[in-house]
Amino acid sequence: MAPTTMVRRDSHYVGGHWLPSTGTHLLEVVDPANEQVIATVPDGTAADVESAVAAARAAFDGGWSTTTAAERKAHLARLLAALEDRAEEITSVCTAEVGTPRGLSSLIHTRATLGILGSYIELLDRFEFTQALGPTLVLHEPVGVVAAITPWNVPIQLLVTKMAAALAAGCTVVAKPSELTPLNAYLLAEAAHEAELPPGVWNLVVGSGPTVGEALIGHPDVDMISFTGSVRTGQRVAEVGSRTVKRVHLELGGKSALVILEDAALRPAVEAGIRQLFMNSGQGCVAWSRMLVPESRYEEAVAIAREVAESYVVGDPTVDGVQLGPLVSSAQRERVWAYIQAGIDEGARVVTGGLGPPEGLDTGWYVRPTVFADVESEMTIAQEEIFGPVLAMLAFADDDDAVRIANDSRFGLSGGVRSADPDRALEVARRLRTGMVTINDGAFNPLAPFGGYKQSGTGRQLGSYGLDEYLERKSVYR
Ligand code: TXE
Repeated sequence: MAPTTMVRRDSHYVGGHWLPSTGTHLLEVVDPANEQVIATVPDGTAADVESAVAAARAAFDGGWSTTTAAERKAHLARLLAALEDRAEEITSVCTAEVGTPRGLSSLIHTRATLGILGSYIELLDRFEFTQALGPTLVLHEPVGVVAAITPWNVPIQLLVTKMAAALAAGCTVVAKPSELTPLNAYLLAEAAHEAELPPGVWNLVVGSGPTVGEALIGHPDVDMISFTGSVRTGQRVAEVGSRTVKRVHLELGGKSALVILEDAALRPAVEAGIRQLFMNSGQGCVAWSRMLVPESRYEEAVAIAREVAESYVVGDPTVDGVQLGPLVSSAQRERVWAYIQAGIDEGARVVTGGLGPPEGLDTGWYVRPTVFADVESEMTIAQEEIFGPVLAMLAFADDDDAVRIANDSRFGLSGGVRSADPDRALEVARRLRTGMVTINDGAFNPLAPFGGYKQSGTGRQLGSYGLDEYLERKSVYR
């Protein structure tokens, strides 16, 4: 286990400076792998938010909103360089505060973040901020001051996704990271400072949802809220934001289904499904937490799933070869265990895993990789986002039945289809009411829109679709 050094942060990043918090209360950041306090950060106040919003407003009105795309590109390119210099540190910090195994941390927290920022730098070369409709000009102008509120599962990736798109558009930002994982945000602030982003263009206020979050979403000078998190908080954000008619972008949860059609190669399909779900210990909004298998191949698929789940190495995320780290917090583990209990109570069959920590892992918030069979669509574990390594396996009769079950959800974020016939897979993909679908081993594309249907949210992130969220359109009739 790596030695733990205590970090003490007492400031926010506001107007290009480190601004001491006006609050006296501190929040503890805990390493989920060993339950040790690794840092304290300020629990920001409404007064801190006031300063940050004022700085963002001044930067917006003071010139950032009218910079050229080339100027904004140069700023983002310097930010990318400053983050690249911190790549190792980002990986280590995210492993320490999220609990993601190192190799995966490097991929999803560091590389993916740098890739997304890079994609916005390139986009600024070709995005048309002025379009002609006959004699009329359509100007795409920045929305204004953005509150970016982010969760703990892929924290720096989401902070940078919102920051890159907002800044590329000409908006200014006040970011509020999750209080569970704020340390990566400080690295981002240090990089922004080193990159000499103009003062006030991007600000950071650290603190809890009920104080800093509430102050931001109700602030009259915030023009837009971009939120990623739970449905419950998303509803609150939309409700409070509506009082001053803010633009609200929401990326919420999911209960996505991998549909394995009966002509698919079964083992690679089940393996790919579990790999995707277990990534980051199941704490991913796009996780395929339901696996839909044809009745004729159900028991065979269950046997493969058990074998694959039991092969996972659970443990200290800093140790080479570990595939599944702890969950982010004790509360998150309690939530996951409550869902496992609900699965048992409602009559699903525990194929492997279940309640209690994995053997030998009594310290740290570990859970056992769990597979449930005989799951019916109305059960809690088939309906609620569990956000842990818990798979629900459901049987279907034919393609129509598979589509019906997959769509039997209040969510609509992602999904997958496996088939030997790409046309058949596409046909099913078209019928899924979700924002994203992966056919077989289709690669993720950071330029394609990312977001959900139904209660998975509103709007889209990434690429030009993500940029568009931060733009107003002005028609100039000539
Ligand atoms: O999320 P919250 P939590 C889901 C997942 C998880 C559950 C609970 O199922 O188990 O949500 O996670 C801020 N005004 N997802 O409780 O509370 C908060 O400080 C303004 C899915 O951690 O939604 C944090 O910065 N802001 C999701 C952010 O909201 C408020 C990722 C998210 O926290 C606030 C995370 C308020 N009143 C959880 N209250 C995904 N889509 O990937 C809290 N916040």
